[in-house]
Amino acid sequence: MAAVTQKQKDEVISNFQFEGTLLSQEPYGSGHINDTFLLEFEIAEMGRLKVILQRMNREVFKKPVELMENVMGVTAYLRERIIENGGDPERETLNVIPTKEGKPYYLDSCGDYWRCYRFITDATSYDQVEKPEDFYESAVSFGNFQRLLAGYPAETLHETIEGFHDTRARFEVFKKAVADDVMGRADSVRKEIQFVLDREDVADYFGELLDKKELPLRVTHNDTKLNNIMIDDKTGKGICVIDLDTVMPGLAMNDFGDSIRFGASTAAEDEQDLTKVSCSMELFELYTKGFIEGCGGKLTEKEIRLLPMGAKVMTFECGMRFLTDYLQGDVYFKTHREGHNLDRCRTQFKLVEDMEKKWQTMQEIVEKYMNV
Ligand code: ADP
Ligand code: GN1
Ligand code: MG
Repeated sequence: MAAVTQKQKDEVISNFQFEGTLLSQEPYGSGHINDTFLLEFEIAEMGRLKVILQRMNREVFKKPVELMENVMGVTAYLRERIIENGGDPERETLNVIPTKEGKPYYLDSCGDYWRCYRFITDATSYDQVEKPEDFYESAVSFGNFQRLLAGYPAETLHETIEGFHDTRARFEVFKKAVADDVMGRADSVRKEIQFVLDREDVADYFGELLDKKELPLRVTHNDTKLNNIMIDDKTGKGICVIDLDTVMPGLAMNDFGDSIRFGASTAAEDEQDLTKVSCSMELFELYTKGFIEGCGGKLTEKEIRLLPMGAKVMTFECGMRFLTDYLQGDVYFKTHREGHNLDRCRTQFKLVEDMEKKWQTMQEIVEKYMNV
């Protein structure tokens, strides 16, 4: 996507319902998909107010209007549940700031879609686990999120990315990327390509169970990275699940698994020194405990038994997606250096191998929390 220009931002900012004087505007966060900015306003008598302004990635999200319909529906529903539970809806769910026309998004003259959220203050979104308790809290929050949305009318949700966690379909896309080899990179990554091809059974696993109707579809988040949750700086509690672009019917195991691949890793997602990368069983156990508790008894025994498989499938899928993007010329994920997607792919495959070694332990851990 073309870089955001200042002229474009000026147009966008003047079209949202902001008050006060704009003091600053900075690129913000480390998401791989949208362009995020932090704006700060000075409002007479009220003081300073921060907001998050985002350009939605239109190559990734083909239907931004429908996407915002999902976000409005889900946040309104969560707001009711939070109020019922005596919580603070201003901090515990995303709050969309509308445009001057009262819409939840602004379409600019370049054809880009933008949206705006109130900034959640005194809270942090972590790119890596700093304190194990934070990871536990994120597990409770993502579990809670699923529990709170259990009654949401799933049929009203739009599929914002078709087949988002259809690992089987992604395997086919991967094979095509290898065959097309548009950048001429395939020869240099034969080992990684073989790693994927050797694991077609992993790609097929959940698809086959879904075909046999053996797994429940739930309203899930589908992008449960640690940095998609805000942790309260004072209480240390996970307060708000953010990045709602991919809330769709999905599998509980995948929400669990995507958190593990990112947060239970002992290194960053793009670490180049693979000796630092492993899947921590301590963090795996903490997350398992928190997630099962957060889901509040809603998960079936079968789902709980399949949590380790969720971790493996999501890590494998993500590595395969990074490799596909590398082969296709880095067109999907934001990259900040040469070979960035390849580095990311390698950490994921290292994690998959490590999980394969620790498989027995992972099974034993989930069994331990089966009846909490
Ligand atoms: P992406 O899809 O690109 O990951 P996100 O919606 O996750 O975009 O936003 C990127 C980052 O911006 C988040 O990881 C978080 O640090 C920050 N962020 C997003 N929304 C808010 C918010 N309402 N309050 C505070 N920080 C936010
Ligand atoms: C993207 O948007 P962000 O950065 O939270 C991606 C996830 C990947 C993740 C890998 C919509 O998440 O699916 O797991 O990068 N989101 C989308 O870090 O593709
Ligand atoms: Mg994000």
